[in-house]
Amino acid sequence: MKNDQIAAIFTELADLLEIQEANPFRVRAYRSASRTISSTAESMQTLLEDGKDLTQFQGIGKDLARQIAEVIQTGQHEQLNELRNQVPQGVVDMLRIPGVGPKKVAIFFNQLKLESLEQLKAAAEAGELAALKGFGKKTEQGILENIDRAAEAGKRVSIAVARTAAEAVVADLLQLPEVQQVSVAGSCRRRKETCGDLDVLATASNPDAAMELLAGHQLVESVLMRGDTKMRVRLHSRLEMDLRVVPDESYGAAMQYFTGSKEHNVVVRQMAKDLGLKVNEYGVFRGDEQIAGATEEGVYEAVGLPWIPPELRENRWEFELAAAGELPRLIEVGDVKGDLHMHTTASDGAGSIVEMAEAAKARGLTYIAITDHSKRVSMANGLDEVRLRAHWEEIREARESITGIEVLCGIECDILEDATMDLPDDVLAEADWVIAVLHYGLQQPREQIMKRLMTAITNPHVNIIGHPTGRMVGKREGADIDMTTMLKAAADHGVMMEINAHFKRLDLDDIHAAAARDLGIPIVISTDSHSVNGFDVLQYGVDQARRAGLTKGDVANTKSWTQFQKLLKR
Ligand code: DGT
Ligand code: CA
Ligand code: CA
Repeated sequence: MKNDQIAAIFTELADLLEIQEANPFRVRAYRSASRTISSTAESMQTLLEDGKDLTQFQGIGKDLARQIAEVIQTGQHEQLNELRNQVPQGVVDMLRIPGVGPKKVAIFFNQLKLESLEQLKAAAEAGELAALKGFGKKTEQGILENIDRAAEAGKRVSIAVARTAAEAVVADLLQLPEVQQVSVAGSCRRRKETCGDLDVLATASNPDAAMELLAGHQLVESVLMRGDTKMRVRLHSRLEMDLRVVPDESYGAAMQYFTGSKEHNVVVRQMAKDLGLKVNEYGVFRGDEQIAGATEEGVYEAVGLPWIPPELRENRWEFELAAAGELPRLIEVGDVKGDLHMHTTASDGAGSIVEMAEAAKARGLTYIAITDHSKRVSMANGLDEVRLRAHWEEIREARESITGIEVLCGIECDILEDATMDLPDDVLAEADWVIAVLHYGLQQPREQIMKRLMTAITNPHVNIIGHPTGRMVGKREGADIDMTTMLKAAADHGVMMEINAHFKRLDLDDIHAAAARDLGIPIVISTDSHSVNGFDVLQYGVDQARRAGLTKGDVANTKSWTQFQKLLKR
């Protein structure tokens, strides 16, 4: 279990306790534990397995150490499960409203007895919120503006949550002797940024054994429906999962059907029809005769198509590429050789320069850039020119003791609201690698946002635009960017584009990454690591690149260090 997953459990605990107006000291203790866990470089699980004492960490006493152990060993937290039963889901959903935290939710729930987003909306429309102590018309208006987005976001979870749960269940099902094949299908297999629910398919000599395992699985909160070969469960994370046990001869057809997307499948079915065939989740049929269905390859072959990677199945460009025999060989995690966006203790990271470099090396990377924040990001302890120069000096010194990996002196430099760079040109000129980013003022009108981006793109020292839109998946819209204009300018000025691999960002998204590729812009997939475990997110960035149809050749940080260096000259 990753530190971030453990931390998320304690944050949720704190949220639910705060909604219940529990002792503020307890709430604060859980929040502080969560922060400590997520900002600790070493894995809590590894520490525990090595018999280390977790009370060595600030804010973690005996009782919390015991609870962390419980979470790591069982994958859940008993009290949290109880709290989840006490606080209605509709109340928890209120937390998704931008600008609404547990304190406000506690008032809505305890004072106004509101239990759903609909009830909250009605109360806001009736002016009941503005009448509350400590609230005003402005707060009420803000809630009304954001509430619909929250309702929508509430239904989907991040690919990281979905994929982690799916892979755990698939692995456990595969352990059963009665189970032969298992895979996740649906949006999770297509690696969409968010998933509405999980779809798992299996073949089994005894379907009951598979369903019994799922019913008793530690991730499962309750069984919503159970039939002979199909069941639906709700996970503690509130994500729901369908398990379907299908016959061997239908496994490929079911995989094809339930992987989707719906839009992709419509085209496949039409192609079959044109050939006098019928495709459904049981197989491919000519009249009553089944001609394919045991494997997905067979299904595609029957309709005259090569096997199409799931990430491309959105009816965007995959059929055209397949018809032309040009389906790309998609980039893989193992192709990535360098990571060019990460933080250290110099700003808001948890690892030192050497720790980050060693961790990157252990993962097979051969070059990295250390890119701490610039001064505008004061809450992340951003660096001014004096501290930055000293930090770079430390990086140069660290290089002496680090072998087998190149370490670049980089900076994640803010593009300020007034369309100037947060650091002067003479400082940026000294960097090996400059990422320019928008962090603040994302709500500015498009004209000003574009002016800011152009400042960065036309600055001769800027190598790349990091997380270009600044969006947070499901939570915050990105800046209003004229993407085509920005990408053309970047292409003209030799500026690269980032796919930020953090599952909360995944920005550029698939569509814009494909657009950047079409303009010949080198794309860099970066982890934006804030600790040595941060590199784990690389797979999500690679998935996003795959959805964009990118090959190894389209992604600059798959190049060897020797080749990559040539891109640094502008
Ligand atoms: P999600 O769960 O909203 O993230 O998205 P999906 O793609 O996983 O959608 P889901 O779970 O509703 O269904 C899984 C796949 O099953 C979907 O991608 C295509 C297929 N499917 C489901 N319902 C239908 C349907 O009514 N018609 C067709 N053609 N395919 C369907
Ligand atoms: Ca699904
Ligand atoms: Ca489903």
